[in-house]
Amino acid sequence: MKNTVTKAAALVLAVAPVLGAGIVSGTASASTPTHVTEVMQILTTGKLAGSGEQPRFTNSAWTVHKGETVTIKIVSFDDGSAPLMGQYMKYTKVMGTVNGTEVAGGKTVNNVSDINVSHTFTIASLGFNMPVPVAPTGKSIVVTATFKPTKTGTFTWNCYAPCGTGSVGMNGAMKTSGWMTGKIKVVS
Ligand SMILES: [Cu+2]
Repeated sequence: MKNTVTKAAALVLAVAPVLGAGIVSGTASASTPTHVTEVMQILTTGKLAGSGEQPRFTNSAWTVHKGETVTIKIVSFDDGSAPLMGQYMKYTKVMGTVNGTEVAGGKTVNNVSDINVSHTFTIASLGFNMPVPVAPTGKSIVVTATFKPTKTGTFTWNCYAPCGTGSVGMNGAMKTSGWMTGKIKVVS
């Protein structure tokens, strides 16, 4: 009996460092607290502030990892409003963020009133939406929201505020890749 215990203990001692090493490296790769920030700006053509010109996002394509914490920081210089319409009215609400809110102009909110929406950053297929309020003229507004992508793939994002040209504002920038639509990748 004594021998058995000793052997078992010895076995544990012999195996433990190997298991330990495996556990440590496994844990490190699975739960390394990665937190990335993607900064996007919303500029209007030709100048950084002013209404009536075609707006566009910068950094319209980026890649993040599944499971990491991703903060999207949008700095908008657009002082024009583009109230949401019809089926897109739901995008006045913040959706899919880790705590159901975003911080817009220093305030924590869960929605932006329709009349005050300038743009949205929406990844519909991930259920993610952050409405961007109108910026003060000649200044910028900063909007941040955090989410954790739970699946891999290439996902299209859109602005659903009618901020482009045409009778209902859905042409021009709204249909130009890299302006009010783009793609993000979530890799493993
Ligand atoms: Cu827009």
